[in-house]
Amino acid sequence: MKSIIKKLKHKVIIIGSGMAGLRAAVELAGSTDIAVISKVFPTRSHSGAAQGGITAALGNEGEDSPEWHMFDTVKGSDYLGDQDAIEIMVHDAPRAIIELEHMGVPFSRNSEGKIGQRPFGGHTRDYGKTPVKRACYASDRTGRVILDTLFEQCVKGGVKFYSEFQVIDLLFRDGRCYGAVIMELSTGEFYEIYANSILLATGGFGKIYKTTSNCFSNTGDAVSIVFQKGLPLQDMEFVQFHPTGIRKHGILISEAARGEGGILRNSKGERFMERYAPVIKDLAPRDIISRSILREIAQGRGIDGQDYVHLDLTHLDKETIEDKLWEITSFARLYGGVDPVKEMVPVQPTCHYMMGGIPTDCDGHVISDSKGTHVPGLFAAGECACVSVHGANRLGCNSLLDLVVFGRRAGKSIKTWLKEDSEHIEVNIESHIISKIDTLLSSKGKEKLSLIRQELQQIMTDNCSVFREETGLIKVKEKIKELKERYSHIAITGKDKIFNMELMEAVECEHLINLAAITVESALYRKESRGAHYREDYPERDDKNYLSHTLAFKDGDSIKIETKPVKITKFEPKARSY
Ligand code: FUM
Repeated sequence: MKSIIKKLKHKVIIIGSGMAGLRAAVELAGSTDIAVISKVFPTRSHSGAAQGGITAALGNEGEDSPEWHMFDTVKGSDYLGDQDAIEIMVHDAPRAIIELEHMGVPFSRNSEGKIGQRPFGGHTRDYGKTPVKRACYASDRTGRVILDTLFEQCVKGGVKFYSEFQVIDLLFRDGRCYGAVIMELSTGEFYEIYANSILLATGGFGKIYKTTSNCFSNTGDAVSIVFQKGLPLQDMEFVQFHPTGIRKHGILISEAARGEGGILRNSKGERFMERYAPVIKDLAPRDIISRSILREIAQGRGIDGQDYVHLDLTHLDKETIEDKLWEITSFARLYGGVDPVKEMVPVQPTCHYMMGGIPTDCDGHVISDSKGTHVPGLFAAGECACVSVHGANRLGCNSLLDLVVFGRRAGKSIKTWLKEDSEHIEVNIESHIISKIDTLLSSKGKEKLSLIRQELQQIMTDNCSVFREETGLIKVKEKIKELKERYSHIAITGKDKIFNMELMEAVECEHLINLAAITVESALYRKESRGAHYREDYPERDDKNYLSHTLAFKDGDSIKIETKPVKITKFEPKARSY
């Protein structure tokens, strides 16, 4: 049966309703006709799961400065972050926090009534000497309260929402993006939605791994579509593993737990981070702590000889645990089966964040090459984008900051673009995706989608996670070839169009396979170790050959890697120690 296609038109469409998308929407609300498209109800977007805080050098809890924040972020990025973008972000941070407060975000307070701040990994004063309290927080539900507040602002500003609509294609003509094809999940109907500008804000794709803190919807839809359209993806080899996921589940136990004094211990009860980061210990950046945990385990000091270590909060007072770490305490009780007030929490690294994504400039314009050429009409912000402020390794709580700073900037540059763009948007662009989905729905293949996804997640976890090396990466590449072939023979057993989650998962699974392939190819290219990308066969950082961003392009059925220079303005690369 041929699917019905309806047409819609707006001045601006934002695809994705997490914090970056909603912050951009707030910027545009009231000034233009704007619609947000989301495959979930907006307040269920994954930014709402962010726990520990959002960084800004407010200095509410001891001296701090944007300059120190910049230094820490550059060093944390293993010198791969673009320093012009980082400088913009850290200097805008205090303003961004006060703005959120004025919108109504209920931040926790210190004894003076100011916004409360806590230490987080890699954030220091005096260029690396002492941990600093830089993360502004609302208990351990910071993402929840910011997302809800931004949503309220959008509703107040009359933003139109298309909830539970999945993006399945982007519509390009002559290099300009004119809109998207979306599928309404409750009916299975397709819409072509045209606009003068399109902002992509669909988040990360942690679901390429078996164990992740990401929610089910983090399948990188826009990132994958953009690549299929011939645009590059930047720094895809850099995947962050958060050190403290609850064992087996990967559910996050916020770094705030260590910010409030929690300690990582091995089977001997040793505070092992003293060996790996003697100055800031358990508050070292995530790449270093995740590797340290896995080294302890490899050397036989995992708990009971198994693949996890302990996070010890038992020495903290009950009030701190239950008040400042309320949510993670309930997670530890529910999913870890332990009471953190009395028992240590079993933890292991979990895939948490993608440093790479769709390359943009500092104003959210998607760029198509190493020279920075804009793709007309197309913008991106948030985790799906790569500005790049996080380089090879993001510091905790810099991601919410990235979302609100660059979400706002993207909103502002869309306003400017709308003034300059005289084109009357009335286009009919054909997309092959709808007939592809119809074919998928009627397919009678024998392959099981769930198995393909599981095998992908397993092989990525085994060979392309915290540690990588060539043989393992090539093994993944071969497996992905096999999975692609098997994917072309999948069966969709439920043929109904109404909330056909099997169909939706099939679309997502193809994205996951593609994104895993790009991650692996980029990881194979980078024959050095930098930040979260640790090659056991090339354990040193190699600035001479690899102090550059990677850009992965589609090249027929293959992937081609090019490079782009890193912007270094203030801090020259140095050996990184903590
Ligand atoms: O540990 C956390 O609360 C995570 C924060 C982040 O990823 O920024």
